[in-house]
Amino acid sequence: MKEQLINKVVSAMETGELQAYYQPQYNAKRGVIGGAEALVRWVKPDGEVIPPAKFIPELEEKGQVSLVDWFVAEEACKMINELGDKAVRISVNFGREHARDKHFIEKLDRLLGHFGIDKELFGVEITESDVATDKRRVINWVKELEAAGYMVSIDDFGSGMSSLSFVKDIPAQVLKIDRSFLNDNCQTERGRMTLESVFYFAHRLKLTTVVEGVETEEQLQFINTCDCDYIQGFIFSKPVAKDEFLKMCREEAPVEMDLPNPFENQAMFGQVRVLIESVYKKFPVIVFSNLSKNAYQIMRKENFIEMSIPSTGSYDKGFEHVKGLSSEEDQEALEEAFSRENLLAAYKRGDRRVIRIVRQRDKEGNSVRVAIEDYFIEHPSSNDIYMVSFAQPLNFDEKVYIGKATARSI
Ligand code: G
Ligand code: MN
Repeated sequence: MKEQLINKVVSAMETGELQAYYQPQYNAKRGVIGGAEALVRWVKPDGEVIPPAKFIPELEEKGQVSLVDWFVAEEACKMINELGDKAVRISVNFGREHARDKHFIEKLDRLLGHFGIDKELFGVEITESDVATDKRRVINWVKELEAAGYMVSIDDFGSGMSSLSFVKDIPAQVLKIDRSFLNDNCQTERGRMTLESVFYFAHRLKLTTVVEGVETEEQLQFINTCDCDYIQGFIFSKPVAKDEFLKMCREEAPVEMDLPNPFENQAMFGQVRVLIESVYKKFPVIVFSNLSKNAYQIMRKENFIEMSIPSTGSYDKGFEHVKGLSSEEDQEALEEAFSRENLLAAYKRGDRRVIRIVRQRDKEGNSVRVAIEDYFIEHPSSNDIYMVSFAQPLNFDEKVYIGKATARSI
């Protein structure tokens, strides 16, 4: 009778043929190793390395893969331990069958406890296809993991079916962007725009980004314009055996990384972002609104008067928030200038912008004068009226700021 695969795998664990390899993830800004993914490899006595694709699927089919996952997890813990103060976060892949294990977190806690490892150094990777098939259970599982102090990554993002909606629901902190986004070598406009939108999405949700499968200089160049956090791919390193990884971490040698020219190689989102960045240097708050659709979105608010306004919502409600922050004396002027109705009327009259200076309270309760400038744009095809608003605290004479004109719409 043919020996069961699982028995062969167990003896491979005992003989040391089954091993964890480590693929470094490079910090995209500094070119140093910032983390790694642990990956199982079966190294035969003659040196041949069997990739997991050759044996994992069969184990998966029989529901026997969790044994391998725990083996890799333990190896990762040993590695973190051995690296000591040179340790980086090592992530381990866990299949969805663990979501059904009521004692999963307890087991993981026990494993890390045994090696005395900080939870911050141990990452849990779950794949998108797993999440999609067993959504509710996996969402709860991830919630519990996060509550227990573990950092969860969503693996292979973009290769599955309903990516955006479940990333929205899952409280993971890291998004691993699938290598399929790179298969045009970042040479087509559509490919670049798609990748940029993925980063934009990740940034909006404040997720840490890791791009997988970066192999070429062209891909690296473009990814560097997308404000990616970590890069995992053959361009820097293949998965390496334990000793090699220990050496790499101990040496801490940075890889060469050209700082990108932000205007080269970029699709629209990126260029707009560069422009916005320069505007932000002057204005700490920029708001985009669609007046016709009663919607707004705050692009950034930083060290400013008040952080309590939701970053997106209906314009009318957002405006109520702004009024709530402003002094009693200014209420009437605010209403006259910035109610949606009056803004639309101003646009119809042919005004190009509306500027007001109002008094608001800062975090310490001091009264600050804040200039709000609104500019109108009509969408060429939908005819919706959009508006960009800039706000900044004023520390100079408001007459200088708004020029000779009165503080009415100009
Ligand atoms: O999806 P997951 O993160 O588990 O995939 C990891 C696998 O991807 C590993 O088996 C690794 O060998 C492989 N891999 C990592 N980087 C690259 C790369 O740059 N190119 C290709 N083709 N495969 C890669
Ligand atoms: Mn993975």
